[in-house]
Amino acid sequence: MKEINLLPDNLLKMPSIKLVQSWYVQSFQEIVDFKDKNAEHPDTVQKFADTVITIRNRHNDVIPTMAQGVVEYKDSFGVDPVTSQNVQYFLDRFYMSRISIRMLLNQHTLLFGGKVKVNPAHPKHIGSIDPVCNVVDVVKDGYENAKHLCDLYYMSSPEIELTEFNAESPGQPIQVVYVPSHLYHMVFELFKNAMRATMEFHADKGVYPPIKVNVVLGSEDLTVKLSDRGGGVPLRKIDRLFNYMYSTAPLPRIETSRATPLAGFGYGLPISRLYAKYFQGDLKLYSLEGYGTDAVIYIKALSTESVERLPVYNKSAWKHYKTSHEADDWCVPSSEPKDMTTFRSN
Ligand code: W6P
Repeated sequence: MKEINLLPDNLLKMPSIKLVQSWYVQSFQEIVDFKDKNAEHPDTVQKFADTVITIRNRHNDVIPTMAQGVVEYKDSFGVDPVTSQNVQYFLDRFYMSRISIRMLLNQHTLLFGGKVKVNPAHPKHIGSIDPVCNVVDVVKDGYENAKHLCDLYYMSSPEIELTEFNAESPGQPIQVVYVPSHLYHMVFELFKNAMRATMEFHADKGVYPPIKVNVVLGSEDLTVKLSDRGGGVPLRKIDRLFNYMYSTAPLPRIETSRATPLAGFGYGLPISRLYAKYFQGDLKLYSLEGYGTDAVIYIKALSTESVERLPVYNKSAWKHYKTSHEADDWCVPSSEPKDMTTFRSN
């Protein structure tokens, strides 16, 4: 809530941003109201669990509403590199903190909400955590659901070619302590992108090269690589795929002829990367323009390394919003570097 106020004034004025801000004020108040309640009393425990559910539901649409706020800003002020950088910095931290808070809200309702603490469908799960999450199963699940969407809109879909390599325990299935829904979110998003690229790039041929997937367990990293032959993306445009400001469409997409659910509404990749980073992993794209793209998810193999990575609100964070953006310290092609012949320290 403190950091929202560091956003540029013009952005804070947008109705959708104001709405999101009001949700946080309301939820904060509802939590603070429990400050002097007796946590031992069963009624308090039940009421708190109910409040947690109310809060989670109130914040369900934070991402599309913030996206709408960014669109409102773009319609009034356009896009400039400084605002784009601030929005990128803010939303990465804001959504990371949201992932963490929603994880806590979920764990609380699952473990304190009802009488039954065990999920009958997944008795081994602890809340939303699977201590023996089978990565290949989640990958196949993500593939099948993306394939279903792909078949609906393109009448066809690329096959999957999956290779599992367990370097730690050869021949054994690859398992990890993880939140399966987070892994699913990432692979589903990557499959949708890989499939769309493949279908569009090979549209005239009618035959589609498979998406090759490698799932590898090493001593430190568990790596999932999806390789498509969808023609790739030039390096110059790769950053944009993760940019919140550049990837929000100018007002509701009235793209009737090519309205593809495979397109996603733009925030799929940056949010997926946050899920990877949340437990000290990462998500990267390596593209060979003219050929295809490798999308790689890195996950820590050891649960002792998979600890939350959270933003901190402090002076360094404050500086990110307040720093005046001076001349670059690298040359710009076809222009002379800034004349610094009279060097001044400080
Ligand atoms: C592309 C663009 C992309 C993004 C994410 C994952 C895979 C792919 N393939 O062409």
